[in-house]
Formats: sequence, C-alpha cells, structure tokens
Amino acid sequence: MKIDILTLFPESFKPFEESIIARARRAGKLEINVIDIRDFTLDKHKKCDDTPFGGGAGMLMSVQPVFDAVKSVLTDKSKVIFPSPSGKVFDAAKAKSLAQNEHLIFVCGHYEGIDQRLIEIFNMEEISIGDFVLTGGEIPTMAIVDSLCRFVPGVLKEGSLEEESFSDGLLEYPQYTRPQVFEGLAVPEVLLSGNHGEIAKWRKEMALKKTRNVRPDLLNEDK
Ligand code: 4FL
Repeated sequence: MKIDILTLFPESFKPFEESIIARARRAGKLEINVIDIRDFTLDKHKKCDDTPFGGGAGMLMSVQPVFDAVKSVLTDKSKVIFPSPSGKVFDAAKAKSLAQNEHLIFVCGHYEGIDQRLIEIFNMEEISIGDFVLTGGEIPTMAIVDSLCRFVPGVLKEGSLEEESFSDGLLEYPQYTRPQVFEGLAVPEVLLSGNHGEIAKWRKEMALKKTRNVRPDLLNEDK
C-alpha cells in the first residue's frame, strides 16, 4: 500500500523510520512518502497561512499550496483523509477498512484548519482521534497511519492481530512474564498450569471484567 503524507512539518514523521513501520517499508510492504506542503508555495516568502473570511481569531492554511500538493500525488485510486476533531471517531474497524485502500493521502492541518472547498473538491474524509484538539494534524495522522499499517498484509507477524485488544471487542487480559514472583507478587496460578482450556477461560473472564470496569460502552450489555 502507498501512503502520501502532506505536512508543513515533515520532520515530525521521523518515528516512521524506526521499528515495525521502518521494517515494513524496507521490505516493500509499505511505501510512505512525506511531502512538504511549503514546497508548493508560489509566494516568495513561502507563506502558508491566510485569514478566514468573516473574521475571527486564528488563521487557515493557504488554499493554493494544499491544492497543488494534493494534486501532485492524486490518482483515480487515491482516498484523501483529513484528520480533524470534526470527523467521526477513529477505531480499529476503521483502521482495518482504511488498510484495504491502494493509495491514501493524508493532509495534516495546521492553524484553524483548511478551506471547506478543499474538503469538497478532493472528497476528503475527516477522521477524529478523540474529543480534543492538538496543535496540528501530524500526531493524529501518525496515530491513524501507524494503526492502519498493522492491518496491511506482511507488516506484522502472522497471528499477531488475532489476540490483541478489540479483535474480539474487549480490552486485553493481564499478561505476565518472568520471574514467577516479582516484588512479592506471584503470577496467577492458572497461567502455570499448562491447561490451555482453563487459561483461555481465565483470560476471557479477565478481559470481560476489565472491559466492564473501564469501558462498559464497548459491551453490548450496556446498549
Ligand atoms: C485531529 C484532533 C483529529 C483530534 C488539531 C489539528 C485533531 C487535530 N483528532 N487537532 N487536528
């Protein structure tokens, strides 16, 4: 899959040069290009912000550099995403469906956002990562891209996706590694039993208990 990220702060995407995403890029499972919107300014001062019609505090991103930056990567296979607090809230199901696309373009917003006509022209999908505002769209873009890349075939080890949180709609059960006793706290006996049926049952119970406590909204019981 190919992902183009359009941003005023290309350096923000250094984390994609490490760990699992970097490995997937090297292996050719993912192509991620980070493109500087400022390279598309025609203005001699490389100005990228402009005042909103109707007044008010804050600035918008200039229309022309964003328009030209998107056009430079757009094909008939592209889907354009604009991370924004005004979008539907992102979740694992959305990550999985985004991962089915051949080409994604992310536009990282700055200042108070972008001109509504850009959203319409490119049929941008607005996606929120939660009910809060950040200083820019880079961190939400990174979160969405990182999460969806895990669903791209070949990025994770086979089977890794099946056991994690949300694959069954529940939060994860507690996990333990060595030593068997740490700071006076012992690993639950059942995990040492070798009885895989009992272990699975215990994990399911713990996952349910945790979800009921922390995120009852995830359980159908609550609906
Ligand atoms: C985007 C916040 C998606 C939450 C500032 C610019 C944002 C955001 N979800 N804040 N974009």
